[in-house]
Amino acid sequence: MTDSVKKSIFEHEKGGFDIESIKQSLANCLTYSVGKGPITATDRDRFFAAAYLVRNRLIDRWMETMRSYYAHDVKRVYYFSLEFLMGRALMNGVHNLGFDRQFREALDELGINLDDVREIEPDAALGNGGLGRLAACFLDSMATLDLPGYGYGIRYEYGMFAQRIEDGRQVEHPDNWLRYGNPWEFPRPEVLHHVKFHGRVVQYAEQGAMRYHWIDTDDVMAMAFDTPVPGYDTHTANNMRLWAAKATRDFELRYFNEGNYVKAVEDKNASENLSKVLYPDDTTAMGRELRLKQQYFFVCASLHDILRRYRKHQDNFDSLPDKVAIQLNDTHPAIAIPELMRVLVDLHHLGWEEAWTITTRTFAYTNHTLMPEALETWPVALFENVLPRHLQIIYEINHRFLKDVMHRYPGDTGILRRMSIIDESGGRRIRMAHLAIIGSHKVNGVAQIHTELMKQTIFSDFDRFYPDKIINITNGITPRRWLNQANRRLAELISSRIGSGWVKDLGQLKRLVPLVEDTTFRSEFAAAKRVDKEHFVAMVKQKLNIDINADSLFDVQIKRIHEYKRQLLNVLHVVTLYNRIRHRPDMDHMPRTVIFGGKAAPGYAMAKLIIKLINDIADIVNNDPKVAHRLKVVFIPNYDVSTAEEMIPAADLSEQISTAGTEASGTGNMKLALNGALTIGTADGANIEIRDEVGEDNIFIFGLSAAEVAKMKASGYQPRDFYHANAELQAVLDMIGSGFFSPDELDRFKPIVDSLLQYGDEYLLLADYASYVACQKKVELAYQDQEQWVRKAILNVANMGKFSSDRTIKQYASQIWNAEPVVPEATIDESGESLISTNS
Ligand code: 26Q
Repeated sequence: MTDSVKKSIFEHEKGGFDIESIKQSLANCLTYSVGKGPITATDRDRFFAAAYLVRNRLIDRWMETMRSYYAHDVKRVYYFSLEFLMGRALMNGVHNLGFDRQFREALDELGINLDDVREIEPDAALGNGGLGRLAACFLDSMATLDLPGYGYGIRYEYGMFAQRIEDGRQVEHPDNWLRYGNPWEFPRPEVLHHVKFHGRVVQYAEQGAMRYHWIDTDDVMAMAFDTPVPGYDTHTANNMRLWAAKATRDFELRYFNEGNYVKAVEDKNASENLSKVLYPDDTTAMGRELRLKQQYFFVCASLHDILRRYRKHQDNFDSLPDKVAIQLNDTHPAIAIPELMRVLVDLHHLGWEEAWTITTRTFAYTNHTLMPEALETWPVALFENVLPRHLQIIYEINHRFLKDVMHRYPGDTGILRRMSIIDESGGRRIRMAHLAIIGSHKVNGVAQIHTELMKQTIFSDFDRFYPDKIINITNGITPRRWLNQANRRLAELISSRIGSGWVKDLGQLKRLVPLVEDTTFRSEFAAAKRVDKEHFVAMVKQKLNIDINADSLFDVQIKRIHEYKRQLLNVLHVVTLYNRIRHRPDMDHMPRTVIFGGKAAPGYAMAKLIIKLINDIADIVNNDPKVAHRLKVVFIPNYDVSTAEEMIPAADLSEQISTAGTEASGTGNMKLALNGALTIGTADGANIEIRDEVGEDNIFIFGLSAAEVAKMKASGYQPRDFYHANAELQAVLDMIGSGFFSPDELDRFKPIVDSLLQYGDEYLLLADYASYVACQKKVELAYQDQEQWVRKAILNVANMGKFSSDRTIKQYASQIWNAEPVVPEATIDESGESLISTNS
């Protein structure tokens, strides 16, 4: 090949957003990166070629972004999270680089079906649910706002399990997402950090000070993998750095000497298990040693990485809080607080007070749950074994903290017991939330009610002790993925009327408000929803062979399966409707399709039984001739980011029905409303703020308030009273309990009915049942007036501006991080750090 040909290939690979360059690049990538020709290429080969094409167009921006952060020594924000639920990257990259149209046309001209290529890509499912997806939306917003924001986490080899439904039950399958390789990641084998575990601590006096050494440890190496995170309509591309565990060379040497080769390889595997799998549980924070090790593993590597970067410009730690902000995504990475203390005090010999000031000014903590069983605690004995020096440091933090508390509340031993990092009741356990609050300068909740309840209940002592530490920052979602990409039809309709400024400034959707009076707009809006529903109908037919009717109300509940989220309350309503149809088959009944999606934690028996109940009910209802297609129940398997993108545009009604006071915020509620679904929900989480924005008339709120729930529980809630007082409810529970839906095993669902009638109905389903069913009746009446319904749907979309994660991130930047946008320069500063040569 001549140099000029080589050069032209290179030029094509770098840039060019016109159709011709894209076509040429695709051919080049297929040949030179995938190693296939157009005849032998499979859809997967074409996907990889397309991914390289997009990636090549990202790299310069990414390197320039990193270089300019370096050159100006800007303050960086590090988002520490055990989870990043990114979903697919191909069309997100195309979209954020702004060449959607050209990309589609280029593929079209080459006779390539974009959907076939796009759908080859596995979701990057490195998260459980809301918390992980929030991290992904935040990365998108930070890049879009030109904020120097880095994601730090774990490169799990297996992400969230794939859910299959067999005989109506959830079966988990491993998510081997890296099987065919990951075109978006750049391995950095030279970026390695040592992470220590176990061992013991020795102390001796050196130059008049006591020094601590952590020795005889088992070490694991953390190796970096970088993934670019492109902003929308900006030159910025930030970095997400995920760590993979690698065995140390020590192993090889040790066994080589012993001549035990097989043992060497076995032990190597054991240490590489650290980053093997994501814990698929988001309820019970059960203290598993491997999970603690995962937490320390990534925190240790990330902190060392950050400090290495910091020290390129600084020779002491005084300005660390001016250059570094670290956000802890829940308590999962909270071990970073004692780790930074260890680095500053043990390794760099700072005084405790000085180190503590730096540490607390650097960290901030986001809480995502009020539920006591989800608050993370670890047995002291486990900590002592895995992280002995960190336990000592935690004791020292606690000792000094309790001294201050004692000073403030002399003689009050109750408050010491309540606020201590160590829970002395039962087995001694470390309360990670207390550590996170004490070690951070700001703590935030994720919706107004959540923050208020945090301050009034679980953290009330801390709120009194640190009056301005706990603040609210309501969650948001990225409008790029959740409207502009996922719902092209609606997005184009909106842009045709108000321009496309809303994509970066979601408040502009308000300009749709006057259009509710525009009959053309209303009918175009309705038509867009209708087409999205028809697409969903086809998908359900193809994947599940179930016929559903696009004229029926699509009633959607998609989220993790949890008792507190009350999928079961929805089920009770379904059976109520079924009975109404069975008993009065000749009456008018509004056609409704009730659609579920969600995964249960593999060890959560009740949640799994609820999935089986939904599927057993679907079998009976969907095949009952009396129902005559007026009611359908569908469980969509393997709910994930990509499935959400398909389902959300088709929804008419969004189910957000958690027991008031239990759902911290919810973000699915925002995605559905942004796509023109009306919400039926309790006064919980962000539902309350959605009501404030869209107005009472455009949302269906029912049930007890959080205060009423607390009062009812305190006064001795009697679920049986509700059962006896309501004939329809009674009939529904009796049917489920006696095996109407499980003729092959009559007592299959007895545990479900028992949880309500015998074991206290912890989430007050029966107390809210009547109100829920009545509210669903109002929904039906509203849906029957299609014109009114469409007006309400438009007003939902128009008033969702607040829920952009751009607004959320601006609040974090100003109220917590004190970080500012940095607009990267396209010029290359030779003296600056290059991403590849110095691993910035
Ligand atoms: C902890 C320890 C051991 C194993 C697993 C875990 C674990 C993992 C994930 C605990 C919790 C989670 C996830 C929690 C979560 O997703 N919370 C949701 O966060 C959203 C974003 O703020 C909120 O909108 C939701 O209300 C909240 O439920």
